[in-house]
Amino acid sequence: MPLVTMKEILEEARKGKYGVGAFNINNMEFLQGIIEAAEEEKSPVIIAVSEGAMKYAGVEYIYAMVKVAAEKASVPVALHLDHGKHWDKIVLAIRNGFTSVMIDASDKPFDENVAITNKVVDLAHAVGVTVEAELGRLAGVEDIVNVDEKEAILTNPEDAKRFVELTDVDALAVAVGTSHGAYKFKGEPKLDIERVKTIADLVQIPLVLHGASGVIPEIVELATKYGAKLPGAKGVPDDQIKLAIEAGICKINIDTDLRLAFLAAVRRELTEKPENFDPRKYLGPGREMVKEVVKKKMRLFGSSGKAA
Ligand code: PH4
Ligand code: ZN
Repeated sequence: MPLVTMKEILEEARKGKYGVGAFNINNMEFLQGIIEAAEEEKSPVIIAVSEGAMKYAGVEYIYAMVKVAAEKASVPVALHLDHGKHWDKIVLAIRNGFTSVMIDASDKPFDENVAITNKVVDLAHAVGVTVEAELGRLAGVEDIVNVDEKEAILTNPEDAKRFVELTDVDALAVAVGTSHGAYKFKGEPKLDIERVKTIADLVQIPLVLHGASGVIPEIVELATKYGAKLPGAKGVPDDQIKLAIEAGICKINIDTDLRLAFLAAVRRELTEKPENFDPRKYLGPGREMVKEVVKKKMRLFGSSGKAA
């Protein structure tokens, strides 16, 4: 089917109280693995593309690939700009057919974040494109040393309410203790679930969790067995993700878990078959491992079967 907006996917998720994965891609193999998983799981899916991914692959290539993937698929697929920080990149994404954009002005003071977000909302909504904004800063809870600092970094529920009233965004990314990458926690991994609940009670739009990768121990072990160096890698456990969804999170961003899955499979192939120099023989298993991880995420988030 043709690409859909992220708003359509997330409104269903909010009503149905389940989560939908936004999976980052930089190349064809990741995209194919994700779409195959979505088809097999009968799950809606959001394909996320960062400014870095646009630069790496080229926005036209990305759009052409995702358009074909969506049209061949029988499940809803949205194409979303992840962490749009520059006006020109946001315009580029919209002009090139993205159905959703994120404006990330979370490093700016509240009023400035509101003003920048509104500028993007005006443009995007005029052409039917969904907008996600962000309030708060991503940081591991245990890196926060005192209560004042915690309140300064994590999303303040009253601010979230005011932000949504002032901006007309379609989805809001909140900071509740996660961070990007493979090293999210030194001690016990824990999210501020109460904060999610409070925000969800005050804000009537879908909430987004960035930095949600689990850094799956078996995958890290496999990659390490074949030479990767990832000491101390730790992510968000599945039970915390479930609680976050129950508390009101609707969109869950996953990038690191797919990078690690791909890495583990490619390393294994290259190590076990050193005579192999056909890229299909090592990229194919990478794609397969991405697909397996995405399928598990879809079951965990509760989106499996929702596009049946
Ligand atoms: N993201 C992914 C950001 C990827 O510039 P870049 O392509 O490296 O950006 O927005 C996430 O929230 C992913 O979280 P994760 O690291 O826990 O998977
Ligand atoms: Zn993110």
